[in-house]
Amino acid sequence: MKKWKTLGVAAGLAMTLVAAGCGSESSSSDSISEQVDYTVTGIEAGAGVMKATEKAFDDYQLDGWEIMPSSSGVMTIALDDAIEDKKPIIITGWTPHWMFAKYDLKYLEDPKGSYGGAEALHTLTRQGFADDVPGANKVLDQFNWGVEDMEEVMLEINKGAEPAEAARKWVDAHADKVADWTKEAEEGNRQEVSLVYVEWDSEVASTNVLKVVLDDLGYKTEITPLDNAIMWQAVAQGEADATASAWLPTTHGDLYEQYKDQVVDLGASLEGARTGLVVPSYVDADSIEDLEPVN
Ligand code: PBE
Repeated sequence: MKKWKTLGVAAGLAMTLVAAGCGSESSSSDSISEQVDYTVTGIEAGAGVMKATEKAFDDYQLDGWEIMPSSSGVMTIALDDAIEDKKPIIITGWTPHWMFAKYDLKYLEDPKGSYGGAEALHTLTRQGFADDVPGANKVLDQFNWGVEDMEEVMLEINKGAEPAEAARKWVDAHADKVADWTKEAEEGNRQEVSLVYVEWDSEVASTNVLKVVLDDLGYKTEITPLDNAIMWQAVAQGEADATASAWLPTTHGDLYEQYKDQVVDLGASLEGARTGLVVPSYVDADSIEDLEPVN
């Protein structure tokens, strides 16, 4: 079976045909591990949660397991398909995310702590940014919101709104919060501010909201999606001004170690974030310890 595992929707069809042909289609008496073919459905290869999953395979001795890289978008399509057919699936998930509002899901417990504990989303700038554009720096420094705020923006986007539209709507509806972020911040005079991010649903939300707030204050904000490692490097090397996409202490801990002397950490913008393995609640497993190695 393994060799047939490829990426994409067509592969699902191919697998069904092959399975029918060789009579090895998984049955409900198989363990969850067998039913998902010892595979976690992942996201972008550069994401911290991918590395953490490999660590989990080691920590829990899940020999023979694989993580399938894809993209955040493809992962949620796979999740949607699985739920539609009530099939088991294990994904790399994180909070804040709209998927918890849309589907009935659960994190697999992680008693060995492969995914770390509570995470916070930090805002980082390049060195010198506070002197160069103090008003925008102040906004980035004061930027702070909750899981439910970010999820509100994410849900709008999931329902079909353009990210810029969803961000505008949230900003207009939460003027009090935005006023805290812009308090005593110098207005801009069309100075450019470059924000970099990764196209994870959570970071699409925060970055678009920051753009609206900074633009409203008179700055000219450019937002650029990059690969995770390149994003960190861009801020460290001063090619970009800032990012609100740093997940600490665990998820991006290695990147933080690498670049901490070259970036300015403005602290957390959101507390109570989390990453881990996520399954639909009908999946008969509660902990990563319930998974089995390939025998
Ligand atoms: N995430 C969302 C990222 C951080 C934000 C959990 C997919 C990651 O794993 O690197």
